Amino acid sequence: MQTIALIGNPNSGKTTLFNALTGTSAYVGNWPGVTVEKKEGMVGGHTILDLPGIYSLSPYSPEEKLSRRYILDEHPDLIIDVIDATNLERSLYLTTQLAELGRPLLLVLNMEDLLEKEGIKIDTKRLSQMTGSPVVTVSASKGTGIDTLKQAIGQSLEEKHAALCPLFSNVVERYILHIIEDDYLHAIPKERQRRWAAIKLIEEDELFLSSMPPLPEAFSTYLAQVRTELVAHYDDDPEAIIIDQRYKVAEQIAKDCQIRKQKAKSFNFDSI
Ligand code: GDP
Ligand code: K
Ligand code: MG
Repeated sequence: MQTIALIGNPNSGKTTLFNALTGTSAYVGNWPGVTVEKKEGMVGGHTILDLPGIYSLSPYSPEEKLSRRYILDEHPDLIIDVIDATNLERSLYLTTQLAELGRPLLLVLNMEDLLEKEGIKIDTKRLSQMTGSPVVTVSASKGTGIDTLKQAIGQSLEEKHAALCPLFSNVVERYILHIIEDDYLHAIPKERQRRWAAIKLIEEDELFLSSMPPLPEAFSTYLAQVRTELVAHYDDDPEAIIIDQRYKVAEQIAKDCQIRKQKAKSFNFDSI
């Protein structure tokens, strides 16, 4: 039996999809220490969890922190990213961060029923190529695509291949490589999680730092130097640089994969 985590932006349809996948096997408990509902159920003989909605892995609220901690510490065998397909670009901001974790990832484009009405077409093959993750289109509320999704879940759990990691600019990537080489990060066993950790160190992510042993002084000095050099290069603070580059990746993937039909508009002579 393996574990699957449903994650995604608030209102992307996670709970509706969870219900469609688990039927009567679902039960509701509580996460330890917080008053957040924990929904767990079964799909294809595996445990599946409905996590609180998040926009980013740099969380603010206790619910968001819970989702991040679960994804990072409990190592689910498969992460299912539930995407409101009518909001692709915004959703991909989280997707690219999930891809950084080096875990198997499956993208579910939900709200299929609304796409035609809104004049949106998504090239799922292209999206799958660009993210290195399987993509399944469903409507959780109408119940379409659920059987295909169940098959895709089974396949992902068998294949266990990691999502493609989006790359930052060459300048940022060079620092990431240097940071990964430090002994401090060798305490983290998995290579891809080291990469994620290096990015968190550049961002000076407090949640991450508080979960790690104290930084050795020389390493801490080196990180401060990296941050100073990044500020000098981009004229922006390191956290903002990372956020900006992530948004640009999300924007580019959405642009590449999404075709929006132009609404019919009468001709206006003055606009020539
Ligand atoms: P969550 O916050 O991610 O758990 O999202 P919910 O499952 O609570 O769904 C948010 C809203 O979207 C609810 O009103 C759902 O009925 C609606 N919804 C979920 N899936 C679909 C879908 O496939 N199509 C449409 N049109 N609405 C959906
Ligand atoms: K909701
Ligand atoms: Mg929900």
